[in-house]
Amino acid sequence: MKNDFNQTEAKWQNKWKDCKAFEASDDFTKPKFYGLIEFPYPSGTGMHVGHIKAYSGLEAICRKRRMQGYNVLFPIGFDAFGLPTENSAIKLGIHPRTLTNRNIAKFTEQLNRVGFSFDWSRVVDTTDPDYYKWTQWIFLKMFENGLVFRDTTLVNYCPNCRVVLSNEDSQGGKCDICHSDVIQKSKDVWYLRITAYADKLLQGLDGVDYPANIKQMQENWIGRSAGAFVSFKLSVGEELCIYTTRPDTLFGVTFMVMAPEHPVIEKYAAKIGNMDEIRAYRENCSKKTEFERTQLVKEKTGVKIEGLIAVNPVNGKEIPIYISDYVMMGYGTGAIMAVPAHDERDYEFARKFGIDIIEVIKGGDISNQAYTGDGEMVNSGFLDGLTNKKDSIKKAISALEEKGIGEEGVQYKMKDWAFNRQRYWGEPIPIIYCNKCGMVPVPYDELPLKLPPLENFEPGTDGESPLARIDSFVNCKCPKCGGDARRETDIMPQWAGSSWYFLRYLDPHNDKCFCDTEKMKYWMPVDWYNGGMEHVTRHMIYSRFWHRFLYDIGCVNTPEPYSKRTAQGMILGSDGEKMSKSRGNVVDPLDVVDLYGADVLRTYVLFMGDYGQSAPWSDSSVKGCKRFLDRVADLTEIVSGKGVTPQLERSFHKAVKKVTDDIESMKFNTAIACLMSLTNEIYSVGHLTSDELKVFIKLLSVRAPYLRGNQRAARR
Ligand code: ANZ
Ligand code: ZN
Repeated sequence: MKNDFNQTEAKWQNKWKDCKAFEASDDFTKPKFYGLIEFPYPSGTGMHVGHIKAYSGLEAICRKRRMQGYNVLFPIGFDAFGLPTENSAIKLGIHPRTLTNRNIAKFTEQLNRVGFSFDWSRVVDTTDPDYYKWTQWIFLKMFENGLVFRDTTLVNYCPNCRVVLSNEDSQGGKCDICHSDVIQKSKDVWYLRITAYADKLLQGLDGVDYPANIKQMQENWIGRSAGAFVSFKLSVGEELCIYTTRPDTLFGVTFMVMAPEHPVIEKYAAKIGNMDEIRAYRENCSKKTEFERTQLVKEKTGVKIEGLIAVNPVNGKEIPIYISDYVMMGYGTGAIMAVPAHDERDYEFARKFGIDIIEVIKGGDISNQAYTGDGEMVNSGFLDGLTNKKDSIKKAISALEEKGIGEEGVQYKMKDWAFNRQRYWGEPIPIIYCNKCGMVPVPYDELPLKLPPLENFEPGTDGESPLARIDSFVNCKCPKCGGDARRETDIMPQWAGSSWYFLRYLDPHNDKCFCDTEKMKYWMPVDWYNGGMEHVTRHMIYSRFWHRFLYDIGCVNTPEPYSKRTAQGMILGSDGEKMSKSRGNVVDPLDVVDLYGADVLRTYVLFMGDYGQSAPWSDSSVKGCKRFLDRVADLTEIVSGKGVTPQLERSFHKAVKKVTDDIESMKFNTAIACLMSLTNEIYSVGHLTSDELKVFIKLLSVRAPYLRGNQRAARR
């Protein structure tokens, strides 16, 4: 601590702690407010100014709610499992447990110095066995309810981290953790059947208060698509089923495309004339990521399957079949009907391979490009003359259903959630393999299944979890038949622990259940959840899924966990770029606290612009905030008994209204600006009453809680 004001801060921190100022009470007669921030990942680098901004929004709101008489729950915890800690533990040669404890201690100290009004009596740590016992418990409940399954599939694999990644963790074909290129690898994968919840997750959005763009992002991520499955007869006798969103364009189909990995190909290999060429193409594709394959702009490639022909079910025309990498095995049926006149990718493909292009919707110029708009149907038999897509799709589907060659269908972009990792620092998956009984869950009363102590926790080169090397962990007895059995050695992904933490805060020390029902009835749902835009899809969807599952099995009382969601913008470096060590533009929050005091830091992060927008750091604005708080501190010198002036009284009323409203809409910057101009006005009047000063301090205190006394000390 460098300054007197840091001592003043410490004094108040101790006082708050001693009188339990921010502890929520389980007095269920009071109106409640549950404010939630995304709990931090305790990395070795400590807190970032971005954390401060992220927490300061709800910090202000929670402090306001307390003044309004609410019983406020504003908890904090640590999302501490995961690769970054494990990797740096390996680098430093210490155990991830030791490193995690160290990092949590560091974060705790930093958060306290900034003066956040968290309820420290309820801290959760996802790596604590008393916590992950319940993460495993929920997993087993899902297993019991058929939402967990195991499958061998092509997965995204990071050769550098030696770990399987979900699609979300490998966006753009790069590993989310180390940014290496992700490759496709065949692996045993544990899945959570989140797709079974796709519709519930979509419907749930109707009842919650999220900004429109956040709802949209979740909808896109779930990616519900309505269309039809249609069967095409093949020359070999078999039928090839495709998924299309445009059954109305069936008369415009001039070829079909299968994913290169489609099983029909190997099945009829003997009848196909160019298998060598096909296998070579497939081999090439396996080196590409899904991202590369689906890029719209890239040049189309493919191979015609010699000896396999399909028949268009609506007009009996024979059409060729190709393989191409733009068709993915993992979506729909892995095969498509191609309509080059009205689909851009099919158009490019047809142009390149010299395939017919037949117009079935009027309105464009198909000699130039595909026409994807609406228009009158032509060349389409029973659909001719219809002018609107909706009607033609409906009519096409009923015709297909009548003839028994197709049916209405729905597809989702969202995939089932790949849920295992071959690493050490995570929750062990509580499943046992028995030769006689198959997969057997670890009995509930044996939870938590603890991570065994381990000297060398580096992953194996074979892609096996380090747990597989510990015989005493692996070898066990089958809970069902008592015979010799083996434990699963993979762990859960980092997203597991954060999928239900908001429930544990309500009852963090309960060892009978994950949370007492009465407490949930009172506190849930979370009234306001603020966090980053980067968590709007993965974490938010995963946790809504877990919560909705717990609701369906009667373990929680609300279908949705969060009634309201907002997001803060990022803090950029003063050069306008993302803060990063390599750019050297990172600001350490505690440097600001040491130099100017926590109040200045807290005021500045809320003043730097629209809370939801990103904004660059500016040292001169930090100083501006410091000057403002100094002038506020000096107001004590012009407090007088001269009484209220009508002009100031009006301005005070206006300011109370504006600041009160602005906090609710997270317009913290305009609230502060309002207090700045009120300060100017007070000085021009020349005096104020002590009651007025109290009001002023209250309005400001949600951002600058230490202010009483410390600012003056700061300048001496
Ligand atoms: C014929 C058609 C005509 C299509 C037309 C589109 C436009 P969404 O909305 O994303 O669900 N498709 C189906 N399965 C595919 C796969 N595994 N890989 C790549 N593309 C696939 O898109 C569905 C459309 O994407 C489907 O509708 C299909 O092309 C293609 F004028 O069928 B369509
Ligand atoms: Zn058994």
